[in-house]
Amino acid sequence: LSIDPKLFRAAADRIDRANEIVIVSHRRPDGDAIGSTVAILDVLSQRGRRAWGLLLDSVPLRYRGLVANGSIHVWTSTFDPRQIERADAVIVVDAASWEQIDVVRGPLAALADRMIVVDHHETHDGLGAIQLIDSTAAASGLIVYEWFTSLGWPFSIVGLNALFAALATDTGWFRFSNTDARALRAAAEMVQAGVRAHQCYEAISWSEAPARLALTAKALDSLSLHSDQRLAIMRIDQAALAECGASRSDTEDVINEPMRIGSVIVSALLVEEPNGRVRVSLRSKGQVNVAELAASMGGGGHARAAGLHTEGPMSEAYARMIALLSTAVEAVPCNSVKANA
Ligand SMILES: [Mn+2]
Repeated sequence: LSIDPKLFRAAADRIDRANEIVIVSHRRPDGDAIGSTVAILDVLSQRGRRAWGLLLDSVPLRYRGLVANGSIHVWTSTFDPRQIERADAVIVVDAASWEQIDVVRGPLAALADRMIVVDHHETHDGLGAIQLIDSTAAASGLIVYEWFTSLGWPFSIVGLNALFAALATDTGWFRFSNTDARALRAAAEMVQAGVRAHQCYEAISWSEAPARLALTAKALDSLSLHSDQRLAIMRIDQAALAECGASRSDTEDVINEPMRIGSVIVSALLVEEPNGRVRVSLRSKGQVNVAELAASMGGGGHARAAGLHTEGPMSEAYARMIALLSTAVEAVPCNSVKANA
């Protein structure tokens, strides 16, 4: 275990002292954020604790099956932030900075000293009175699994399915560099306990609306290669989203497509937000640390997967990112391309 068992214990004590616990994760929730939230709710309900989850954006279609039975709210214009005031403890999962949960910063500020943070990102800003942070964990869901398993707090099959989904999606179905023995061991234990890996895959990956494929086609249409075809950049503006009938959440995974090109070592996807700002997602095959690049522009993430926001308009953001990324890519010697581990 990479997290001190005393910290696990302290976090559990905090939960046991609380009357009502709210679980929050980052905006644009992914499989890890949603799966971890569902699994924590599952464990807490087994233990008879009152708890509910708050997702900061709607659940992408592919993950709807995970939340079918959970007490999960979505932050919308109709959500009453005063509901948060009733909670006396908060668990922030798969995020470790105020920036990632900025829309609930106001209502959560009063709970800052009763905040448990469970995260595996490299960048954090000190958020959380108790920090269960381990950047060597393949997914936040893995920390959640180890936390409650070490305490003997049981998950039902619902929680285990959610954790398997968290682990599987954050490791790209056990293909990314974060797929280690620890992740596979936990996955094996989950399968041993009744999780069906292929059903999990089919439920998530074979559940898209046509809009998502239409958007992928649009993004690929915008693909341009720079720096000796080692840098791939794609862009999606609001008009493209509208034309496809797609939403922001449909852009998840699109960024991985150019990584199939042998010469590409960094992939970037720029998505225009309704307010005109541009969200930039970055992926790297390892030679360029995109977490550092993102951090230099106020963002963050992992060495091989990071993100940031930058000012619009799109054309200027696009030029800015090409300049920044091509400099970083061109600093990598060409012969290291094939040395990619
Ligand atoms: Mn994660």
